[in-house]
Amino acid sequence: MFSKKMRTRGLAASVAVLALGLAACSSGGDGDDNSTDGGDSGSENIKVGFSQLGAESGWRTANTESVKASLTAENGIDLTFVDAQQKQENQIKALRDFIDQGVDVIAFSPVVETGWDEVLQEIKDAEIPVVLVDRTVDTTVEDPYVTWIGADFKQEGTTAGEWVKENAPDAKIFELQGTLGSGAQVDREEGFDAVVGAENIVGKASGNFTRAEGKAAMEAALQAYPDMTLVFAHNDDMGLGAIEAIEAAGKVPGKDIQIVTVDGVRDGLQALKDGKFNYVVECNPVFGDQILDAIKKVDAGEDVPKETIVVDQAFDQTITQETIDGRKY
Ligand code: GZL
Repeated sequence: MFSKKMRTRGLAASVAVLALGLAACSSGGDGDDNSTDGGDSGSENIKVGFSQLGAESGWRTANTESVKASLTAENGIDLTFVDAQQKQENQIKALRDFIDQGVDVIAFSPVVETGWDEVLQEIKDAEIPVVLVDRTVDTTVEDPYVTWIGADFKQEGTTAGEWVKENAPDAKIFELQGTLGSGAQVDREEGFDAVVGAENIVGKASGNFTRAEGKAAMEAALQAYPDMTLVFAHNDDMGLGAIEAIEAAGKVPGKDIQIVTVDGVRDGLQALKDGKFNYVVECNPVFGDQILDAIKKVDAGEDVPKETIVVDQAFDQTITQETIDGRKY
């Protein structure tokens, strides 16, 4: 599918070639002008509108840093970056602004999976290609994005569940969920629950992927489910909030109540080494270069894979300080 810019560039190139030909004829030149620069064919940066869902967690901060480090003018990108503060209405407004600004490519990480049909159709009607980043969408719009780059959330949940089944088979589990309706929450829950079995989950509540809301949800859960022995937190930040709540209740995190999380940010891995987390499934946020590569290919009308999975790993309490100190985030 050719982006509007591609076709415009193509048209400009045709006009340029035609003009050069006419100039050669009219100037009586021999038409052998070998200049390759074609006059003002200076490299024009790709205008990218990036709607980031928020700054809710250490993961998101690292992801934003990676995006901004890669999508630079030196790398051929004119970036307009908008933080939606975890509000879908802010993202939809930003996406419409990008259409009005006539950007060449739109990249965004949708805070939740649904509610995008209207604006995705408007983007499609404007013939602006979309690079979907991190979170996923569930939409009726046909072919809404050219490519998606992110993690396999369901596998992350499965990996966490397999550790629990192996290492805490009799656990009474409380599930501290991410933003309800987000691809990360939906898929991590699906993967985890399928492995551990619903009968072993005493309760669920959302901490919206933030440390403060994770702490608040955990405080309530400790009252509601006094027999819980393990928390599966959909991200490190909520797990760190859970540690605060567990300690305030006079219990020992990692022992009285084990904690399994996803992300692998530095604070989370430090909690793992300190024995307060028991298992951390990584979800790597550092993929700005892959986003840059996809944007350049999409803008040039080159083929790109429909999806690119960012590779993850997992850590237990044998993690070393050297490993933690050597990581990018
Ligand atoms: C996962 C990402 C999630 C992280 C959270 O790719 O969407 O959102 O796990 C973040 O830390 O809030």
